[in-house]
Amino acid sequence: MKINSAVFYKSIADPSGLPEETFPEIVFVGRSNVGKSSLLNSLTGVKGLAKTSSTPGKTRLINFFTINDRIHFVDLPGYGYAAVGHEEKAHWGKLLSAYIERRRSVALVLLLIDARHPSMPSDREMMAFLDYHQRTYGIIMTKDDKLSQKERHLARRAVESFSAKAEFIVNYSSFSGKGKNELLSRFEHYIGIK
Ligand SMILES: Nc1nc2c(ncn2[C@@H]2O[C@H](COP(=O)(O)OP(=O)(O)OP(=O)(O)O)[C@@H](O)[C@H]2O)c(=O)[nH]1
Ligand SMILES: [Mg+2]
Repeated sequence: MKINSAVFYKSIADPSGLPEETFPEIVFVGRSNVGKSSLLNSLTGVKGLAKTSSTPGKTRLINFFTINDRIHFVDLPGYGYAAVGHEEKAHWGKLLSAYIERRRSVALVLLLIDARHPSMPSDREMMAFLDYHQRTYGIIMTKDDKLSQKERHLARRAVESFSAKAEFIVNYSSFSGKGKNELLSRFEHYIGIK
């Protein structure tokens, strides 16, 4: 898939604000700070389209972006951020699970895993959750530029050992663009257009 246009569409804080399920959605999920917003910017080639930060918990709303006038990329708040208060955590947990459970227009979920920490319990829980709800998902190993060849190999093996239902695993670096063409070409299959 080639991205010709990428524009911000809307942010929502509550399921009642969800847009109509007209466009197929590619949804970015993962721990806080794993690189979801950076991946979105890297794929679209639009710097600053999604707000990124070295402070975890930057994305607190569900943000929709319209791609090529016919697809939505959806940037979800990250999970596993300890410093968020109990009430707020519960709110985001509910929003996230309501979205993944009920949204019919989700064509593909991208589960991002920090390649330096491939065996986090919260990521395994998210995989089990996606499996349970029979969501089609692929795994992105982020921050690939920070790994040695040996670490890359070990991380990949670790993720492969517990992600039997993932459709694919792509090593990605939002800094170098590694993995970008591979991932974009995979999208075509799930959204049914070139
Ligand atoms: N080295 C390296 N750093 C990255 C990469 N992608 C993201 N980062 C850094 O990781 C930090 C978090 O990136 P974000 O894209 O904001 O992460 P996020 O998953 O959207 O975080 P939340 O919105 O808090 O859930 C930033 O400091 C980024 O510069 C990458 O491919 N390589
Ligand atoms: Mg973010």
